[in-house]
Formats: sequence, C-alpha cells, structure tokens
Amino acid sequence: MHRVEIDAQVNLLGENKRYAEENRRFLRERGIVAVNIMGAIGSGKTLLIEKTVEKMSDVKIGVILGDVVCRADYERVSKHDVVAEAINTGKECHLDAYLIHRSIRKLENVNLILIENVGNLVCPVDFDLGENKRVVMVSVTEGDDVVEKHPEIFRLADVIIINKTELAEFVGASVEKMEKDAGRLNPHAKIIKMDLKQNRGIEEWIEFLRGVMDVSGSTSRNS
Ligand SMILES: Nc1nc2c(ncn2[C@@H]2O[C@H](COP(=O)(O)OP(=O)(O)OP(=O)(O)O)[C@@H](O)[C@H]2O)c(=O)[nH]1
Ligand SMILES: [Mg+2]
Repeated sequence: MHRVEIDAQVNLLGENKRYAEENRRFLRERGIVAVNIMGAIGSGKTLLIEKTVEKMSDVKIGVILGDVVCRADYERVSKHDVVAEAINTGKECHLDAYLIHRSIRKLENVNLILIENVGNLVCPVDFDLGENKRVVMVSVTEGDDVVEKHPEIFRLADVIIINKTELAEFVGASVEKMEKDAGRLNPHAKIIKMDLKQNRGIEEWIEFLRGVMDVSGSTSRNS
C-alpha cells in the first residue's frame, strides 16, 4: 500500500476508535446493550432480528439496519414493534462508529439495540462500533469452507451462528466442519447451529442475549 493510503487508513481507524469509545460511553450511561450482527449476504441476519423481536416482546428493542442502498430490510423490520433506523452506506461495505453515533441518539429509550451490519465477511472487521457483543452469521449455502476462508472476522466474534443447517445435505456442506473451523479459530466464541425457518437454535440465542442484558444491568420493558 502507498504511504499516503496507509496514513489515510490510520487516520480513519483512529477517528473510528474515538467515536466507538463515545458510543460505548453513551450506551453504558443509559444501560443499553448493543449487538453488532455481521455476516455473509443472505445468511439470515434480518430474519434473526425479526424472530428476536418477536421472542423478546418484553424488551424495548431498537434496530439499526445497515445496507448499501436499499430499504427492504428496514421495511421488513419496521412492521414489528420496534424503533428502527436505516443507514445506507452508499459505496462503503461496512458500518462505522460515526454512523452508529448518529443513529443511537434516536434510540435512547430502548434497552437493546440490534445492529445489522452490511452483508459481507471482510469489511466490517476493522470497525469497532462501540457494541457490547459481536456476532457473525453464516449459512451452509455459502459452502462449508466459508469459515476457514475468512478467519479474521471469526476470531473477533463473541457468537458464531451457522444457519440454514437443514439445507446442508442438499448443498453438500458439512455443518461439523464449519463448527470445527469456527472452534479452532475462536475457542472462546459461543457457536450456535440454527435453522431459523424451523426456529431451531433461536432459544439458545435468546438465552445468550438475556444473559448479556443481565450482566450489564439492562432492564426489560416492564421493569
Ligand atoms: N431454508 C432456510 N432459509 C432461511 C433460513 N434463514 C433465513 N432464510 C432465508 O434466507 C433468505 C435471506 O434471509 P435474510 O434474513 O434476508 O438474510 P440477510 O443476511 O439479512 O441478507 P442481506 O441483508 O441481503 O445480507 C430469506 O429468504 C430467508 O427467509 C433458514 O434457516 N433456512
Ligand atoms: Mg438483511
């Protein structure tokens, strides 16, 4: 990389870090838990958010939907009982802490913020958003080598979700291999195998979210 490009990249990440720290403070002061859901295109991120919102109706949830240009996910999620914010990143293939900084101010009164990052397994890696937990979601239809091909994003995850497991036999994918690769890259991450269409794995995910909220002292809608 050229020297000027390196300097620009260092400045960009420095600025991102500053906003991420501000976001962390903002969320901590209000007892809000934020979860950054990253993952492959079409792996099931929006469906996961929709199902989470339905299952956690006792919690005030805000959703931030990052997409390059369209508002389809925002429209899907807005049909539920949540405060939703859409962010179009234009040519950028990831959300950054500045974009989140602007959006979370509109979600001050929620207890949990679910952030859907732009679908890909490369660009979001370097951008700390100030979130409490990082999730990476892939599905068997991306091929069972998808985990080993993108080590960095899995190394930094708190939760790794392998979705569409019911389709594994039809696409010749080994869920066991994906699980092993994830565990080897990140022995500390919680790995959840899911079939969202049949609601398999969703309870484990909800239990994880409630655990994070308990630890951070965040409250439910009724408390
Ligand atoms: N068969 C099957 N389909 C699923 C499952 N989970 C999600 N889908 C479907 O996969 C497609 C993509 O799901 P989305 O939730 O839109 O995925 P996404 O990750 O938000 O996609 P992008 O925002 O475009 O990156 C939809 O048609 C879902 O209904 C699953 O477990 N099994
Ligand atoms: Mg989506």
